[in-house]
Amino acid sequence: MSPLSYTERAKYCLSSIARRLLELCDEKETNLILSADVTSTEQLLTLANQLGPEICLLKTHIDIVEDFTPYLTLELGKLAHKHRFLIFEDRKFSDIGNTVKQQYAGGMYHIAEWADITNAHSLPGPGMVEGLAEVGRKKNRGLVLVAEMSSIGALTNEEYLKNTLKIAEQFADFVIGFITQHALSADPHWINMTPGVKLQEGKDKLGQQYITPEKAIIEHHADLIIVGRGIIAAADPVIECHKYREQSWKAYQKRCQKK
Ligand code: S5P
Repeated sequence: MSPLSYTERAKYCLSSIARRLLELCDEKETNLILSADVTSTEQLLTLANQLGPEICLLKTHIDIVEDFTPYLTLELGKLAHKHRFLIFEDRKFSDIGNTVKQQYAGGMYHIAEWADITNAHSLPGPGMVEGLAEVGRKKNRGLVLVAEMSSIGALTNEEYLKNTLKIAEQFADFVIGFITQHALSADPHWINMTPGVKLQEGKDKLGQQYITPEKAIIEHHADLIIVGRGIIAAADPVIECHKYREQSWKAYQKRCQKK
């Protein structure tokens, strides 16, 4: 959809974190997001340290970490600085504005303090985004709206996608893009992040569906791919991560040559 480079697209972004993310991709030559779905502080910090050089964004599910303390997010911040990646808490907020505001700013995790980016289902409508923006804007955070899910039988139909885009357009300084299986719009500033990616197409036993990095980027116009078990469940996550990075980056270069 958009044959521009990430750096060229960064110029169209109203959000400073979106600009930083796109520029970082070209600087580091990676469009890979690691989904670090592990349950201990040690595992998460080890992955972030080993794989940090290969990725643009580290995606966490902080509420599956069994021994969480603020030490974890402090250390993650240091590793993000050392290896130059951003942090994305995959919180998938989905409630009224007044509730999500508190979930984002406070509770046990204080997500807005350490996550550059978080995400939310568009289902509750613009009031929810306004609530999150009240917390996130002043910290230069970014929000990704979950538009189209990777799982079989997801209820996210065409109408839902159109309405998700409309909500995003009302908050273009705070919403940086979408979790989606296909690009939603030709506007170059939206960042399309695609999960459900593996080197071999297939499914898991609970409805997750996988496409390859090449298919996600070339055919579905994804900008960044999100990979979890394809890397973290591999015998050697470092080697595997490098493979995903290379394939995904090659696909992006191929797409840019189509100018
Ligand atoms: O539609 C979606 C949205 C997300 S954010 N499908 C997904 O799988 N995800 C997340 O991406 C999911 O929560 C998990 O953290 C990751 C995919 O993990 P994998 O192990 O299947 O690659």
